[in-house]
Amino acid sequence: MRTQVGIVGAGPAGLMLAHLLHLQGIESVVLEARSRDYIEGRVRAGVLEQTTVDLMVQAGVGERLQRQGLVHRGIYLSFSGRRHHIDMTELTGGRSLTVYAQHEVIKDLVQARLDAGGPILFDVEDVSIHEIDGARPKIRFRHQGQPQELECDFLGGCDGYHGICRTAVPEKALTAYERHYPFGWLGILAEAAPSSEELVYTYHERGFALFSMRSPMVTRLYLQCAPDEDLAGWSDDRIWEEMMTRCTTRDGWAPKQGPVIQRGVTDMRSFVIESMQYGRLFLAGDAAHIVPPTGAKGLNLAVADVAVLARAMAEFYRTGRRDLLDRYSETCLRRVWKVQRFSWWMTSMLHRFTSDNDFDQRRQIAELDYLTGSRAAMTSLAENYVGLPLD
Ligand code: RFL
Ligand code: PHB
Repeated sequence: MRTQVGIVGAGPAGLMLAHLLHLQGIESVVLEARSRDYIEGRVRAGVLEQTTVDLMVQAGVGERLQRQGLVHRGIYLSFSGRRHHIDMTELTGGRSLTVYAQHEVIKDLVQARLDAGGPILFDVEDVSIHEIDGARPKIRFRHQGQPQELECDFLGGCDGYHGICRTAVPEKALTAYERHYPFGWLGILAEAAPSSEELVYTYHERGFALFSMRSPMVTRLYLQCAPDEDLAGWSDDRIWEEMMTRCTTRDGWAPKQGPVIQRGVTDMRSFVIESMQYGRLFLAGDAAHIVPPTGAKGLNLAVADVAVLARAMAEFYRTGRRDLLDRYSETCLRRVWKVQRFSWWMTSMLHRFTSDNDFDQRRQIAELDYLTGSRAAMTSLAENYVGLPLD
């Protein structure tokens, strides 16, 4: 088999890359280790930046998103028993955020791929990449029991943090920058009507809590917990009790309770690989960087990477010029590091660190107090949250 671009991974990065290339008349093959059902049901992100929404709409995959996505003007920051609204639409001259589940984005992109008749192979096994610094890189894999080889002009390494593409690059060619956080998030989905129209990020002495949602009937909640927290110790009653303690404000606001329909623990880290390119392999999304979820950025950053990559590949195929491709990593990393900074800042401001003392706790409260009282500080938060420009 031969194609122009071989894409490993059908997450937001791989699927969006395939779609943007298709719009430019560039062929690709998408290889995914999991089944279609699995990737279309996997509960992950929920918040899309304006930048991502604009890109999806321009690319013709925003129809359901515009119909079903919940458009929010801003978020609340809650501390010392009070909620403070940050009106991002007003602060950024009309930009907003949209709550739309990642697996709905995946469904839309898989459908677009199938409608375009573009190859996408699910349940592939034993994927490996070869000759990535040569002129004709190859992907070897097994599909339905048969060994296969796909020869490509370029490879899109879109296989997430645990994928095989990044590890195929000689170790000395890459530098990793990393930070682990001494906590995780316990996340739940509950059958309960959201009790706030917008997200509530809460700083509490017992730890961070986040109120989010997925639909008019489903609430999404997160609690700061130990990185290796044992879910078995968390009955529904204990989750709700802890949630109420952290979230209830003096004016009586609290999440509405309901049956817990899904739960999981996520660990938190910041990670960046430099460079995001090696030979004809281009790493994108979680394969190249991880952010802690406090800034709601992972999916958005994945989509931004492939927007840059698709444009560079289109330029190459149209004109033979390689300069945009050669600048791919540099272009993406400028944005990646700004988003890393923002995600680290939100995480540091809103979580309790075991190493912190009373001084640090008061400093965190002072930071939140300053932020929610300063238009300049709120504007900075808002412009990062709704998404920095692509260039
Ligand atoms: P993905 O989504 O991990 O997709 C990679 C795909 O590659 C497949 N794969 C392979 N396929 C073939 N061969 C192999 N050897 C393979 N190895 C792996 C995998 O099965 C998978 O389908 O990476 P991508 O595309 O880079 O997308 C990144 C995002 O998924 C991720 O950053 C976000 O989910 C992060 N995130 C959030 N991002 C946001 O923008 N807004 C949010 O509100 C937000 N909330 C979150 C989040 C992530 C969370 N968790 C669970 C980590 C909340 C949580 C709790
Ligand atoms: C979510 O709804 O899953 C969500 C929202 C905001 C975040 C992270 C996750 O910062």
